[in-house]
Amino acid sequence: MNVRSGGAFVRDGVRLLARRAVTLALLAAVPAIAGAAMMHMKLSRSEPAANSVLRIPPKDLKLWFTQRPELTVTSVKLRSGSGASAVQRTLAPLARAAADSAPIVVPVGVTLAPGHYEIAWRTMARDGHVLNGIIPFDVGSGAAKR
Ligand SMILES: [Cu+2]
Repeated sequence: MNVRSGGAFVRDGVRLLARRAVTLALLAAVPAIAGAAMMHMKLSRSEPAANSVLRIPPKDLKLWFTQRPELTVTSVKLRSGSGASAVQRTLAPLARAAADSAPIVVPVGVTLAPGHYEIAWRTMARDGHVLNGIIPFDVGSGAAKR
């Protein structure tokens, strides 16, 4: 049995319309959100690439971003070893060419011994968003991996 007053019926109808309006608003917002997300800066690639095994130690680390990062607040650290024997060095100076598509180039400064390394980078986009990440790589044969 489903006995309803006219008032309840109208209220249900209004609620249904309101729900539809919310759904439509959400559907309309999806492309806007996707567009905004695409505009945020990201790391597009690196040398060494993440999880790569290099036979020849890299002289420079290169980071490419989808936009031009703020160089003054960019830091790149190189970690080696693990636990108590871990070593972390802050690499400097940071350099990059003028073109927006140019990578940040960080000289390593020393010849890296075979082993496992991690590049810990941190930077800021023009819109103020802070980004950071870890790029693990190995020097030497795959057998050097822990
Ligand atoms: Cu952003």
